[in-house]
Amino acid sequence: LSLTSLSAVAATEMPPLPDVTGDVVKGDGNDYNLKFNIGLTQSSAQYRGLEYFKKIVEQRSDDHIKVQTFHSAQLGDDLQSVSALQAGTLDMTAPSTSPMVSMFPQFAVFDLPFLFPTPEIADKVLDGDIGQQMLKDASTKGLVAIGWSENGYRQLTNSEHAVTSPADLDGLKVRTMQNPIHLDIWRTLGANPTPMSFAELFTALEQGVVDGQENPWITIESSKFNEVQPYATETNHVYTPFITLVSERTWNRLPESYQQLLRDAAKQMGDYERHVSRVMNDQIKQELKDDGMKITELTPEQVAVFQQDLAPVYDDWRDKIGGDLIDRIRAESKVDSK
Ligand code: KDG
Repeated sequence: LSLTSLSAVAATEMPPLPDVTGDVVKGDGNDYNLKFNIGLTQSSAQYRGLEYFKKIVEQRSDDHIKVQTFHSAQLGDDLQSVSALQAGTLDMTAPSTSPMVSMFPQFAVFDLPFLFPTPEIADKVLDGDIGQQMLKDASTKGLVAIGWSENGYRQLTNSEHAVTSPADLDGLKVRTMQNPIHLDIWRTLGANPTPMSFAELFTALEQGVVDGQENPWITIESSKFNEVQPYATETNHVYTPFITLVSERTWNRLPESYQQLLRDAAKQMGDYERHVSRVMNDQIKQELKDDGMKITELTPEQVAVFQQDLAPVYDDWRDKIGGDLIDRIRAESKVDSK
């Protein structure tokens, strides 16, 4: 996969999709149509990943599988999409793991603050035994989990003032994902968090129902949050994965060769999307700055204040999530820093 051309990525101009490698896969002679819906917009790295998935699957099935892509929650937000997969009315989606912890409690590990010091460590965890076992464990309840891509590191934005320390968060109304650890994080820091579906977020920010939100730079720009949020702080407080899901009903209709094709394509989408996400994040942060967003970059000492304040979140959640899982992820980080 040649990705060098990605250095030219900008929010408005995307490089051509990589070529598809691999032979044509023989199916069972039937044609299939897969509807794949996500919550982010057409200019997100995630949607770019979907376009690559479509290209791989269509080309390698010799057009016997058609992939119809939908963005901006056109067919529902994350939780609605997952229900639609279970009902068999939608074929594929790729939610953040965070709103899914009510179905799969172990996903909560990804919501722990500052757990992944680098994206490479996140890759090791997701692509290694831990992540692969999680895909197996999440292949139940009418769903088949076939891959990981990334939403990425989350940054705080708000309409009120620059935030350099938890003290600046006092009483600030921050929208969070529908996830108990995120609520705990912002409450612990002194903010006033409100959980809400992503699909409702822009309007809530615009109308001042909430003062702030947190998402990766790409989402801040591609969802135009910067138009209503003049301040941002590069907190990198949580790394959020996206999980690629297929409806079990759809899955069971496909011949095994096509099931394997979807798995392979999900893996390639994940690798490509993570790369696009990382390149775009850096460029978009710069673009937002150039456009006048007031971005606070924290010093290591300032980050440490947030980390110290958030230590109790680990105490609250360690037993519920499983201390062993947390320790295994931490061990991956240690191996890497040697
Ligand atoms: O549907 C959009 C999402 O996948 C969502 O999870 C994005 O990070 C997100 C958020 O803040 O809701």
